[in-house]
Amino acid sequence: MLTRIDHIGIACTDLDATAAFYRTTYGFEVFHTEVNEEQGVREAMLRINGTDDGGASWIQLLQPLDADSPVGKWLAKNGEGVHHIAFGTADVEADAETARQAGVRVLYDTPRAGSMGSRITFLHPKDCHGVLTELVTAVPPKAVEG
Ligand code: CMX
Ligand code: CO
Repeated sequence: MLTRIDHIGIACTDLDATAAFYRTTYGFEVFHTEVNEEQGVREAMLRINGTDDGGASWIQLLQPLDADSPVGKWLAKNGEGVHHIAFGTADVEADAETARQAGVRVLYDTPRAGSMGSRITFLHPKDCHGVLTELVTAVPPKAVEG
């Protein structure tokens, strides 16, 4: 069951400058940064709020590692902006299967590694009314904070 908005993914050309904008304009601090080679991104997670199910909601800033990556291709075509939305679930495989049964293309046979130890998959934007949609099972924030 999808229980929350986990994050909104935003494509940018300069991660540090974009993070500075979010800090100066809204007061959102970078909680975590990492490079995900498989996804072709350098990313920064800005924690917005906790949620009733023990999860959290984030802004995910994404700078492509190369022009051929999904975010690199998308930026070349669209410029900076909202790249995807991500819904949180305790069981990404079950929700991916529900989407599959509904006739939506799920991009991965099994979930892959996402931010902060999460497990992720994507639904094809052409099957989702134009929205690239990610499903995420996160490590609970308390565990992340250690
Ligand atoms: N949102 C909406 N539509 C999108 C899109 C996006 N983010 N990315 C691509 N599309 C559309 C394109 O506009 C294009 O539409 P038209 O045919 O009408 O022009 C169509 O999908 C095909 O696009 P493409 O540029 O040829 O790109 P590909 O088919 O090679 O790849 C996709 C599209 C969704 C399969 C690829 O972006 C992908 O695998 N995404 C999942 C992985 C990802 O995005 N990783 C980065 C984020 C990592 C994270 O969140 O942690
Ligand atoms: Co994402």
